[in-house]
Amino acid sequence: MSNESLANLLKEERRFAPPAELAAGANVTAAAYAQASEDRLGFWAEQARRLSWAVEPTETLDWSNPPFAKWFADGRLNVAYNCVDRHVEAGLGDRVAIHFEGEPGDGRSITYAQLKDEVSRAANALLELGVTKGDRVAIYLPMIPEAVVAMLACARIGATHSVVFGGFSADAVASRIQDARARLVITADGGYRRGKPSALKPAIDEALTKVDGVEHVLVVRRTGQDTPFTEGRDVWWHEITERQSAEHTPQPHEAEHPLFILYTSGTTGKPKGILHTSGGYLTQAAYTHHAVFDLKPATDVYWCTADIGWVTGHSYIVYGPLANGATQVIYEGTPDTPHQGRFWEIVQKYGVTILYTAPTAIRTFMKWGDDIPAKFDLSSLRVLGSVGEPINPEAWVWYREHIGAGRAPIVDTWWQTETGAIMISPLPGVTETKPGSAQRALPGIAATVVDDEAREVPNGSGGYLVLTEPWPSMLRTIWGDDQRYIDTYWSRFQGRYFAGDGAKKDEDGDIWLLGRVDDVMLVSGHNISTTEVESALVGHPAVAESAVVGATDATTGQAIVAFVILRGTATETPELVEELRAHVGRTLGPIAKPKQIKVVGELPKTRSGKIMRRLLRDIAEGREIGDTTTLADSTVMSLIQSQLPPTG
Ligand code: 6R9
Repeated sequence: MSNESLANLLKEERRFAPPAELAAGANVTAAAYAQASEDRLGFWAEQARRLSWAVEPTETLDWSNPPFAKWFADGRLNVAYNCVDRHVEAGLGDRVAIHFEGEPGDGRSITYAQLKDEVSRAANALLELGVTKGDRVAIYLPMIPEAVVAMLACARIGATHSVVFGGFSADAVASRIQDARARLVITADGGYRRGKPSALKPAIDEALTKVDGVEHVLVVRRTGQDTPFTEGRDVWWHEITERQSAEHTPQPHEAEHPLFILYTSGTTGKPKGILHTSGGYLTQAAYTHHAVFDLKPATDVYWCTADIGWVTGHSYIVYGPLANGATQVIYEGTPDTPHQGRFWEIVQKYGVTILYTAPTAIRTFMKWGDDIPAKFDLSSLRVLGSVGEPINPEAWVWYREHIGAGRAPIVDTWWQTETGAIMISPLPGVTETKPGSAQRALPGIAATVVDDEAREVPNGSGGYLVLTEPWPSMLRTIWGDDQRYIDTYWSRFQGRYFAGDGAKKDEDGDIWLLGRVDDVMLVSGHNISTTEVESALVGHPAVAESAVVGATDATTGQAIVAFVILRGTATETPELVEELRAHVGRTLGPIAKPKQIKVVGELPKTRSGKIMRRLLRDIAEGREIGDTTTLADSTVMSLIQSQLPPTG
């Protein structure tokens, strides 16, 4: 990438110091950076002691066969014991682990003692169904407590879970079950979405006509809707768990025992089964949750709005928070059901202190209007997190002001399914934050930005984000495909992990993420990041959201095409479109001016809120739309097409 074009762009000068009170009592101080850089492995060995080990590890990292890492390899532990039993043994059995809020307004609070019983019964049920250590179990559930229980029950008996998004089609589920060779599937009759029960089980029935090897389907009753049952194969969750003992003695598993496989959609080709193991993964999930959110387990109420089918749900709903003994909220439904203030109503109801959500949600709340959160008491909030995409400065500042009362620090956390846990983020009691920047690798993590020749770029320049040292929660391989693991992540830059994201370092050396390198545009020989053009557009008062793509162009190689959603107050006119182009030109320079701006009502997104630019490129280049199986809403593409003039 040419540095000059990536480095120049947005100038963001606002700075926010941590609140004095938070800084004074913070879990982690600036000293952690120095401590970890003096002795990185010693630092992680110390963090591993947050966990309860049946056999304490004596070895921290085995990197004798890179890029295949082993962390804490001679240690043994049970992940579910660490997330549940040990808190009960410590006398915290009455602490609420989960406040469950169903979309229709039903709910229940589950203490750690109750969670221990539920996980034990489910573990015994899995054993009765013939699942044993090393088997794979596919989980296809809505956001209900049984999803957490199912994951922990697998972890407890050493079965490897593979959670598949409840929104994925039968084909997408089938290919994942097939690749993991799952022996059992756990699903539900349905879940509530947008005010209606929506069926899940039929997708499993259809998927199982296409794959072999699944012996049983365990079905949670959530909605009570009519559900086809296959005699001998299908088993109701409540029937089998009710008759199990609430006692189950967890066995210790090897630190490198496979905990889960999670498929990343990948823009092309077969989905990649990202493999995570036990001891290192749990160490980093627990440490980062403690450090980045400043969690005080006795007093905080934590809420991560992610779906369990995304890695964020794995690490920051299930494993990190529960390992730390947190009290958390789990919400089943969508933010606008039954009204657009639902999230803020939940914050008020439970007194949520730490909120972790995605930029796409924040931009949606901005679009809905400042008056909606203003109706609720959000004064309990003290730390706000963001994950999933670069957060543009306007959304960052809105989040801080309208949700965080201009006081709560924002932690913009960069990481991936592959990294397993947060890698780059401010620390809420330490970092002077900058809107739009994830800023600095966490203590114990080594990240930098390199150019095409793998040379570290100087401050003020852009290039590719790489991780330069192994980390405890790193993926261990791609399930069943070691070569693809090497090729995808470790071949582009010798000895370094290639994340696939563009990034720049500012004058202070802080890191700004610029989106996937596949999405970077090349216009008249200049690399231009989609993120920065999108940020510039959202910086205009008429624009709520935008997605930018590079479309093949005879004269400039690629031309910038922007899709924008206007705010409720703005209407589409040729003058406005011209004004937006001029605005981008003024903010970023004439080279970044979009050639075309298309006003649309929706953007295609995955369930985790990432814009699928590849589909917009198909539109911009007049092609047939490609694979849409991982879209959150499969009707969006036809809606967008119907809103555009036929010539594009
Ligand atoms: C956790 C998660 C990973 C990709 C990653 C990057 C983007 C995530 C980000 C961010 C900028 C952040 N991403 N967090 N970009 N700033 N704070 O999202 O995992 O679904 O595997 O996606 O998401 O592009 O490479 P995953």
